[in-house]
Amino acid sequence: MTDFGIDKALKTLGVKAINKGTSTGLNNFSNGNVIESFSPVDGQLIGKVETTTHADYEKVMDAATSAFKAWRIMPAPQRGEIVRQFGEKLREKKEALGKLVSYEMGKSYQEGLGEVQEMIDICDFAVGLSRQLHGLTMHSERPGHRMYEQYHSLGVVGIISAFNFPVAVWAWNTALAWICGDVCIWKPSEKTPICGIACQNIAAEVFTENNLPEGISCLINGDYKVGEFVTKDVRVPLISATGSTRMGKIVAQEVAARLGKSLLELGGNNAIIVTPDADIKMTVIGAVFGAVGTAGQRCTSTRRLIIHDSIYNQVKNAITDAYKQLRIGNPLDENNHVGPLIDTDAVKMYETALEKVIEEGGNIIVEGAVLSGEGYESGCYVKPAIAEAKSHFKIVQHETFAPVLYLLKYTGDVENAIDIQNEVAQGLSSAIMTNNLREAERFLSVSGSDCGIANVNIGTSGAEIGGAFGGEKETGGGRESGSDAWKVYMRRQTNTINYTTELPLAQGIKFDL
Ligand code: UN1
Repeated sequence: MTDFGIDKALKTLGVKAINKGTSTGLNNFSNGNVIESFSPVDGQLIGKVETTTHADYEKVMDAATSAFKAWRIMPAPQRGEIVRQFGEKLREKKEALGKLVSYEMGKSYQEGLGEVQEMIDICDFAVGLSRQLHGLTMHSERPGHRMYEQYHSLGVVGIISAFNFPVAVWAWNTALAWICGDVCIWKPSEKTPICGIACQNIAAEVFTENNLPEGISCLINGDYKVGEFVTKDVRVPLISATGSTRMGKIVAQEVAARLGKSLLELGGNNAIIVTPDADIKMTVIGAVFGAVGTAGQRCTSTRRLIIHDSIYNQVKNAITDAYKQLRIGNPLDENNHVGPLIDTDAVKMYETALEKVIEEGGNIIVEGAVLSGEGYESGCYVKPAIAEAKSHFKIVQHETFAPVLYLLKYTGDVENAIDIQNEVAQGLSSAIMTNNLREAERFLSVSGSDCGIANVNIGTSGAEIGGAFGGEKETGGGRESGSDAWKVYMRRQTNTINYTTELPLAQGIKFDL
C-alpha cells in the first residue's frame, strides 16, 4: 500500500515495524506478547506492537504518579500552553495521522481528517478552559465567614478507547485531563494499536521539548486483561471508558468495587424521526451519512428511521435511490463513500443482523452482501443494507456495529414516534426532521427524547466537541469533551474560612466550654 502514501505517513508519525507498546513518554519499553495490526483496507500488516506486562505497568504507574506531583502544581494556563503546542503538532501531522486512522480503522480519509480535526478542536477548547477552571462562591450563614469551592487536580486518569475513533476520543480525554492537572494512562483498542503509538509519539515530542516529567502521557497496550490493570487499580481515581455496553458494565463494576469514578460512553441505538413536515432532501442526506458513515461503526450512527406513514413510501424510495449511488471501496480513495468494517468478526455480526431481521419478519429492501474480488481482498467490505422492520424486533433493539438501517413506520401524532424512539435500552443520540415547531419542541421537551443528544434537522452523528458528549441508560451516563465535562477530571473542595475571633457553629448549635 504505497500508492496512497501510507509508508510516508507511518514514517512521519515515527511508527516502526515492531513498536514498544508501553510508554511513559520518554521511555518506551515492553516485552509482552505481540499484537499484529492488519489493515481492513487491504489486509496488509501495518506493524506490530508489544503488549504491556504487569511489571511494565508498575513502571508506568511509578512514572505517572511522580509526574502528577510536578504537573499539578504548574499553573493551569501554563498547562494550557502545552496543550496548545500539542494542538499545533496535530495540525502539522494532520494528513499523516488522518491517513493512518483511515488505513488502520477503515473509515474514509475525509473522516480520518475529520477525526484529527476533532483532536485539534478539543485542544483549542482546552486551552481556553485552562483559564476558566472556576468554582462558585457562596454566602456563609455565619458572620465573618467566607465560603467557596475550588477544583483541584484529580490524579492518574485511565483512558480505555475503542477502535472506531482510535485517536479523537483519547484527545477529548487527555486534552481536558492535562489542563486539569491530571496525567493519563491510555489503553487504546487492540484493533487499532498503531494509532496509539502515533499519538503517543506526538505527545512525547511536546513533553520532551518542554522538559516536562516523563509520565504525563502514558501508553499501555493489550486486551481487556491489560485494561484491568487500570480499572482495578486504586491509584487511578477516574476511568474513562468508551466501547460496548457489555464492556462498560464490567468496567463500571470493577471501578465501583473500589469506589473509583467512571466516565462511560457506551453503545447507542440512534434514531431519526421523520415527520410529515420534514424536508425530505435534508432527511436523506442526514440519514444516509448517519447510517453508512464510518461504515455504520460510530456509536452515533443512525440505526433506525421512524417515518410517518403519510410520507413513508416517499422517504423509503428517496433513501433507496441514494443507496444506489454509494461507492464502496478503499477508503483512502476519495471517490469512495464507504470503507471496510474493522475485521471479519464485524462482518459476521453484520451478516447475523441481516439473517435475524428476516427471521423476525423484516423485509430487506436494499440487499446486503459481503464483497469479494479485486480491491475487496481483506474480506471486510460489505454493502450497506436497509430493512423494513418493527420496533419490538430483538435485532432492532440491539446495536449492530455495521451499516444496517431499519425503517420503522409510525402513525398519528409525533408522541407515537417519540415512544418508539425511546423504546430501546440505549440513550445516546437522536434526531427529528421537521419544520413544525410544535413537533420539534415536543421532541426536545422533558417527555421527548430520552437521549444525551437530541438534534433538530441534523442527523444523529457528527456531534461538535463544544457540547457535552454522551448518553443515558445503557450508554452509561458519562459526558466527555465540551461544556462542563471537565469537572469529572477534577476533585471539588468546599472551603469555609473564619476571619473573626469567635468560633460560631453552623446550624446555630451552642457548645460553650
Ligand atoms: C464515537 O462513535 O464513539 O458524534 C464518537 C460523532 C463523533 C464522535 C463519535 N463526533 O459522530
